[in-house]
Amino acid sequence: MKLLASMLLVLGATVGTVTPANAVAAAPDIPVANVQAHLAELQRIATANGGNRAHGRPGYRASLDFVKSKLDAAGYQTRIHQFTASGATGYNLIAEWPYGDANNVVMAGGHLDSVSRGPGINDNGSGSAGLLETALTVSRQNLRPTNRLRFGWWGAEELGLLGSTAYVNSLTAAQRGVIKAYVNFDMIGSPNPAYFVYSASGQPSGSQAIEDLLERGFAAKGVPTELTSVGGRSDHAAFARAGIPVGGTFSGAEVRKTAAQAQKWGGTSGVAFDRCYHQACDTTSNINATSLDRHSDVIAYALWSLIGA
Ligand code: DPN
Ligand code: CA
Ligand code: ZN
Repeated sequence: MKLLASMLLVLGATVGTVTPANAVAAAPDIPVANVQAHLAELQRIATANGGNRAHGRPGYRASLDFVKSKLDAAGYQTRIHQFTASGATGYNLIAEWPYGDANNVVMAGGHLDSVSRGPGINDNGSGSAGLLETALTVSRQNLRPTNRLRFGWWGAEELGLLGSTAYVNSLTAAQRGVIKAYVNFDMIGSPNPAYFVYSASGQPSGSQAIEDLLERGFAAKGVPTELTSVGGRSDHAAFARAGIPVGGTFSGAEVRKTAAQAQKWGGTSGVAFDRCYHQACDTTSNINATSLDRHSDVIAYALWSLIGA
């Protein structure tokens, strides 16, 4: 009750009027089988395009076209934001659910590009697929939220957060001003998974309200969490620099799981959360379905609350 009250206070000031108690009751269970089907499609795209989905390569554009066609069919207003990076054209996909207050926009996003060494199924097909299935669930439920929901699938993250940075730089001050929150999902299906929530104090513009909300999402599923300082390692950084409150979740990359973490979460201590991080073996075999499911459900939990579903 104290938590809910404090969240109302903070979010009430920043994200319009939200009613977390109702939203929590209504938060959907994202079907992990659908998220896995999206990952299978991203894997197929990589395999058909030289084994990757990297910036400037055909597998990237095919990935974007796949996600866009799903969103278009579901009633989203989609737009491709083009930029130039490393001598190649880059693309962000922006998708807005065209209901709710356009002056109170909640954004969720993750990068859609892979490194050139592999298909990037955990990094970051996983976040991309979890976001996609959450977006499709919004459409299936025909939500009419209080606030406006906008998704971003970013290009050229692996080259230095280039797509998300180009997007934020393309906005006017007024357009930046209506974005009240940005939540980021970069790697959510790690094979030896962690359940990390971005620490509000671990980066500029970190939001305590979003950190609390994401923690409650995991707690509602009985999953213990830890805070992690992601700093500027993913696409929330551009939003943070613009003063937009940010947060996110993360199932871990190259760092090894400790004994205490293995006790808490299962898995193998002394082994990286993702042994295939940035490698050719980051395929559909490199996904823990339980992690993918839990993090995807938490995406929905947080968004339903933030938009006042
Ligand atoms: N930014 C990620 C990558 O694409 O390599 C890794 C990462 C994600 C690191 C989230 C920290 C937090
Ligand atoms: Ca689920
Ligand atoms: Zn990544």
